[in-house]
Amino acid sequence: MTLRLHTYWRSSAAYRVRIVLALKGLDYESVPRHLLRDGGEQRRPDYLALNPQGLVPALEHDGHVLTQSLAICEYLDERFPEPPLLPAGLHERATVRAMALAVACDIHPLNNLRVQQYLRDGLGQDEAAVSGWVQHWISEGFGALETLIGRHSSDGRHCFGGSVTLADACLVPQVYNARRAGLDLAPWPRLAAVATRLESLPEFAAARPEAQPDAPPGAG
Ligand SMILES: N[C@@H](CCC(=O)N[C@@H](CS)C(=O)NCC(=O)O)C(=O)O
Repeated sequence: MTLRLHTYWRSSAAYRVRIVLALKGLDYESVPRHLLRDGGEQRRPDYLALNPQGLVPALEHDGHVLTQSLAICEYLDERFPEPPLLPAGLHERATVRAMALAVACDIHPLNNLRVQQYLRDGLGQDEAAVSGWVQHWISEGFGALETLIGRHSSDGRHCFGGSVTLADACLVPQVYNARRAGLDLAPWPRLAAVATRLESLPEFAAARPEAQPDAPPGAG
């Protein structure tokens, strides 16, 4: 049955899922949900009926609606096992999940659109303060990931071991966000090298924001 992804070109959580869909060689239908237009299409009743959290992504498959990007990625990995995105060993799997969660739980949520909107509109912070907040939390997380990549990458081209894992599918979208936030990646050379190498792979290139059907013409 068709895979239908509710997505937004610039959503880094949706970007993770797009990477995994591409790695698995799966065709899917994109349903764009513009996060800014008309107060945010993710807050419309038709979308809240699918995902009461009002966040993208959501994936429809086999009559089910799945939400939360990491739950979706693990679903896809179990349902379409090749190539595997988690290592065979118990401890190795836990480490890859920890690296993925370092992005998905401890960096991204602090900088999400609704958090930035609340800082600005709810707490009256100016652009400099919001930008400083975003850069601070990405820097904190990237510092730890730099050490973890040094410890666990066996080839300097992947976050863990010598093949693509769930951690890589989380790192690249977060690096995209970091660049958008104006961060220079120089303090984290291992992380930057891994991200640059991964971005050159066709599956990661197909998933990048600018390649999405809802990206505005000339986006880049
Ligand atoms: N933990 C969620 C986060 C989803 C999320 O925050 N998505 C963002 C886009 S990257 C969103 O929909 N933001 C809309 C908003 O903040 O109103 C996941 O991994 O799926």
